[in-house]
Amino acid sequence: RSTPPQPTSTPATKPTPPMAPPTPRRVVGADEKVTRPMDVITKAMTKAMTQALEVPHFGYKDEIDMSALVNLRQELKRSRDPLLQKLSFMPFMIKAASLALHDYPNLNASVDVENSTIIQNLSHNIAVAMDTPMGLIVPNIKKVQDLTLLEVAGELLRLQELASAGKLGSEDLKGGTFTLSNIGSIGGTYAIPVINPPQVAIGAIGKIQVLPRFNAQGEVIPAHIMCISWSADHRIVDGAAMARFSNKWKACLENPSLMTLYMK
Ligand code: CAO
Repeated sequence: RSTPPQPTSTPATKPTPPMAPPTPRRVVGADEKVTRPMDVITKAMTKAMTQALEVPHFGYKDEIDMSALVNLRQELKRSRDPLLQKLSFMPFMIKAASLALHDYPNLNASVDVENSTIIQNLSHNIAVAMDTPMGLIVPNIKKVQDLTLLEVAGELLRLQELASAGKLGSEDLKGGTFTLSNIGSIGGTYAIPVINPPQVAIGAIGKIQVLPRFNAQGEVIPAHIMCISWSADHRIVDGAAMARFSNKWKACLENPSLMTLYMK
């Protein structure tokens, strides 16, 4: 009588090892706490934001129809140039802020209360809030008024790469004159941004959402809507100036082709 063939290979599925017993959860007391020292970024944020509390903030919000820019970006994504493919909304918003600051320079200033003077910054050094693995960092792009959109995009990329690697130098961090914070790249519609002293204005950008809006013919159409929340120092910036500045910024973003006419 022949013996049945013996299996030559190991079975495909290994027996699962017995599960490790769960680590018993430590029972914590109702008043128990853990104390840790602040890191450098949190210390700087605490100092700047405490200083900002002394500034009487004024808030102003509006919505921007980003449909034309969304279409333009889709066209650029089809380009062969990697820089054009990667061009995000931020360089447009930064350049539009510079064009608006040109008309409303009081928003690119600081206040010297002791000497009752307003110091107007002649250069548009636009700071951009960046969410990094280390926390919130706000480097700035110098002399945006003299840069093309692509140069702004290149600078933003350079700062983003340095910020993510924790390698931003003090030159890139100091000297900002106006801030934009694109919290909408993470989420949210509105915010109450806090001024970054000694600056006098900041804008928080909300998430672009497709929402129903009326066109010129009164028909309901899908539109790419983005909200902007501005905060300004009410000691030197009044509501009318903020609204006019915002209108100019909005006009640039809603008509990107018009915006190019004002660029150097
Ligand atoms: N709404 C919807 N989508 C947005 C958007 C918005 N407002 N902003 C950016 N996006 C999209 C971009 O289009 C991109 O998607 P696609 O390439 O697929 O189109 C994607 O989000 C990623 O963009 P990004 O974040 O890499 O680039 P960015 O230039 O738009 O923004 C930066 C750069 C540094 C501003 C951003 O990464 C960031 O850190 N944002 C957080 C800022 C923050 O924390 N603010 C709070 C400060 S107060 O505590």
